[in-house]
Amino acid sequence: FVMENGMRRALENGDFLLYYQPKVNLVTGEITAMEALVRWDHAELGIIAPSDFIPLAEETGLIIPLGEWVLRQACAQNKWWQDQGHFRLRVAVNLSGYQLQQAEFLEVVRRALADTGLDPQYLELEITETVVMQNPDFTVRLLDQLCEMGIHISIDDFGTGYSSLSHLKRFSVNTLKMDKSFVKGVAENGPDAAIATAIISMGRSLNLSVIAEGVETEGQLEFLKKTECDEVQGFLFSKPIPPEEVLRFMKGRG
Ligand code: G
Ligand code: G
Ligand code: NA
Ligand code: MN
Repeated sequence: FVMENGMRRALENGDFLLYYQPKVNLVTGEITAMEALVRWDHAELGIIAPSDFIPLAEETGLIIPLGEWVLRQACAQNKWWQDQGHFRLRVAVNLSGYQLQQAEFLEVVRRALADTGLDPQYLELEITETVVMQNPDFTVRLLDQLCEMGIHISIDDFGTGYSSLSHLKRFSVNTLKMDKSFVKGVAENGPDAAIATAIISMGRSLNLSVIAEGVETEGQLEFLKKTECDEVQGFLFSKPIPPEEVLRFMKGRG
């Protein structure tokens, strides 16, 4: 209860911030997107990770205004980077299932794009496999509409839910984001390597790009190059960083 009021006040006071973690194309080495990851900058506790407040935000319904703030802030930040001539990349925003269920969700997305002036092709939405598969008929229609708007869609934490090829082919999505639990062991030639290989090959046959998250070692990177994974993300390239550091990170890459 105390935490709920704190979160409400934090939203009013502007105490949430977004960190960004790059996604890298494995062939060209180019940065393709920056994933926005929310943090709570708490006066006494310091920076609080999303796993410590997103579940409560979902229980209390605060995820709706918080999620809208994240979306608008990420779009505005990306538009600012573009207007300053820094770079043109997608900004990726994580969505909670509760946001998708909102009747006015599409309107919220349209408004965020219109108000910030960000071109829809530079917005990516990450939706977890579990959420996508909860109500496939509903999701098919929603993803079709987002896709028609020109937005990039990724299925997050892919491999941890229950996707069948028959469901997957109905969804208008661009990218499968392979869960970091499989990426962990890929260099060891055991079950993780087999699962990762299957996901990458499934992505290719469905004409979807595949990104591996949680890449931490050169060994994992080598495996992912060899199996022709399209993109990677992880501490090997960068941890999530505040927006000022994003500029330094991009300049440092030349
Ligand atoms: O940033 P970190 O690596 O600690 O993220 C932990 C979890 O919180 C991840 O599962 C991530 O998807 C989720 N998360 C981060 N930012 C957001 C957000 O803005 N909205 C939602 N719904 N989840 C987020
Ligand atoms: O659920 P989602 O995929 O959005 O989660 C992103 C989370 O993964 C964030 O908490 C982020 O900090 C974390 N993360 C990002 N890169 C790595 C990595 O290379 N290794 C590990 N262990 N976690 C990572
Ligand atoms: Na994500
Ligand atoms: Mn993920």
